[in-house]
Amino acid sequence: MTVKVHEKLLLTGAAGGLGQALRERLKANCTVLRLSDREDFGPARAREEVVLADLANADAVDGMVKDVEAIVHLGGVSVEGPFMPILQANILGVFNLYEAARKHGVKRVIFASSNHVTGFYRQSETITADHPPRPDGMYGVSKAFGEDISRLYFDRYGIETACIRIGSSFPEPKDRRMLATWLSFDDLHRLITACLTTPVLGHSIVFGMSDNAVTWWDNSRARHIGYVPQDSSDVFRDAVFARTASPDLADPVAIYQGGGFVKAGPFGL
Ligand code: NAI
Ligand code: 15L
Repeated sequence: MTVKVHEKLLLTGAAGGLGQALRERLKANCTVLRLSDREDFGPARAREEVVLADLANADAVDGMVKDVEAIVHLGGVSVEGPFMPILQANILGVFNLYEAARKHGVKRVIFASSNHVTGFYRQSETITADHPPRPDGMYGVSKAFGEDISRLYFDRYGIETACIRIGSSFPEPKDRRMLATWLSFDDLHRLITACLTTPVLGHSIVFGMSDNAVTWWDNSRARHIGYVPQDSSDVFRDAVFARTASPDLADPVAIYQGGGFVKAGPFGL
């Protein structure tokens, strides 16, 4: 597969867990990788540019987006919590990002959405991208907003977006729930590469998961992306069962796909 189809790519959220995991991997996808976060993460390395910007600052976002062809947007609040930071980073921030993308002619965006857009489906259900959102908190609501605004900018301005509803992307699954939701870093990179290089992306929603035997998500609506996962949580299954207790099947954490997020709160500013 040809993976390098862009001269300059922007990676937001570069100081975060997934940003650090993707920093070297994404250099296969471009000539120059521009990295951004609001936190300082040190100097640029070879074939990199560093632009510090708060997503809530429209002028800073405009400068961050200028001259890039495509964006991998990971930046933002990544867990449930007070609403104001979520509003600033995940709602105002995504508006600023798409406005800047429109002004500067960016053609394609890969948006880090989340499984928490659909966290109130049951762990006994299999859902597709056609199922309506059922967010499990304000964080999930903010990701649903990102999916909707990206659809608007596709319908109105033709900016293609892949909304990747990432499951749980960590070095290993941490608990039994993550046997279903786990996405390895290499598979995340494979999925982003597929989204960046598929000839026609349109506006697509895809669940970000590895080839796990237990799954709640059906990616049949996203075959045009051409993502073929190569890792699986199954190799961790015995170890995860050995170190974790059986779930309480009356607990919402074990009932719903969002796990602990469905009980996080109370909500507040
Ligand atoms: P993280 O919390 O480690 O990284 C997020 C980064 O965004 C941080 O470096 C933070 O400084 C930056 N950020 C936050 N607010 C900002 C603002 N106002 N302006 C500029 N930068 C800001 O999260 P992680 O795990 O790396 O996730 C990356 C993305 O993927 C997030 O959008 C998250 O919601 C999404 N995601 C991650 C999952 C995972 O399993 N790691 C699962 C589902 C979604
Ligand atoms: C997410 O959306 C979070 O960003 C990540 O930290 C995990 O908690 C993940 O979902 C998950 O559901 O495991």
